[in-house]
Amino acid sequence: MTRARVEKFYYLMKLGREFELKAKEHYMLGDIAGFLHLDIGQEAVSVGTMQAFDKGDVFTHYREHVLAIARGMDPKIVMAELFGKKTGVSKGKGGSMHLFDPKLDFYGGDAIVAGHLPIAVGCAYARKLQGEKAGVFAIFGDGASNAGAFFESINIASAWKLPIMFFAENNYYAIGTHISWVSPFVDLKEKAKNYMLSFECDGMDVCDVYNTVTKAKEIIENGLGPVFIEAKTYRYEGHSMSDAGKYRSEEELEIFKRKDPIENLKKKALELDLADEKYFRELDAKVEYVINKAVEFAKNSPEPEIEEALEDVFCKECENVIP
Ligand SMILES: Cc1ncc(C[n+]2csc(CCOP(=O)(O)OP(=O)(O)O)c2C)c(N)n1
Ligand SMILES: [Mg+2]
Repeated sequence: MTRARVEKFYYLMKLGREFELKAKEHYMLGDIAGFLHLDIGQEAVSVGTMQAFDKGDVFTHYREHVLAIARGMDPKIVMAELFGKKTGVSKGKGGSMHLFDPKLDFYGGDAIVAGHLPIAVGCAYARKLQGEKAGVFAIFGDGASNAGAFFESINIASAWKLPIMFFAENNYYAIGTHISWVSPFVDLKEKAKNYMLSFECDGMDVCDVYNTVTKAKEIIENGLGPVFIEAKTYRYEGHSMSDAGKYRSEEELEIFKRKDPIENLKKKALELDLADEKYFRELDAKVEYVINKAVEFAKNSPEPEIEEALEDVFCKECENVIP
């Protein structure tokens, strides 16, 4: 661990946490409509993966605000998208589950559980044919690992030795369903280990996530086929804003809060004398400033025009064939 790395990881995780807390607040105020899935508690996964997988194509599920920010998306255009504003990354027409930016190779936000996995596999096939070194990263939840699309994806990726990293974010729950009720394996890497190299990392430890993804990236970049990684983590909030999370106990929540990824990184850095309290207070102040600016930007941005509703629905090439 270095001071520069502590700064980057702490700043991004804190930025992600505060972003989500503000998004929650503005959802309650009615500024944000539709679904909102918060990443609070899971920041080590979002930041560790995106910092390590810095080149290549990224496909995500719908719990993707912090992944997008850690990939380099400006929190302002992410917040504006949540507010449904024209200045949002998807022009305010996608919302929370559709943060998509080809400039960052971030094809994020798929509302269909496991629906993005076959698309990511297709992209990995294309990258292989194009002779691209950088591969594809696809993140999904424990619930998605029970879907047919998941098994079809790991099967063909393995058969064709595709350059893709499957990252299973195991937070134990698919909405209110505990993984142990619907899967023979709570350890998800058991599902993939006969298909490809499979690793596990601590999803509450940003450095462990970062190191594991870095190792996997080297494997896929060297054409050694697909890789599977499982990280166990926990969401502190309900599945989405309409879920109070009554199916789990306070004790269970407390166990994971004691492993909080942000507090633990800070504690480790203080112990190793890489930074002092003042240093973290300054980073916190910077985060507060950036998030307040993001909210201000989102609030003051215009709504999309009604005439734009049908724009960007089909790709340009398809406009000729679809009446
Ligand atoms: C194909 C499909 N089935 C059901 C749903 C409804 N649904 C939305 S999220 C979700 C749970 C997914 O859980 P998991 O994959 O563990 O991801 P997490 O929300 O925990 O990040 C379900 C069942 C959906 N969006 N798509
Ligand atoms: Mg889950």
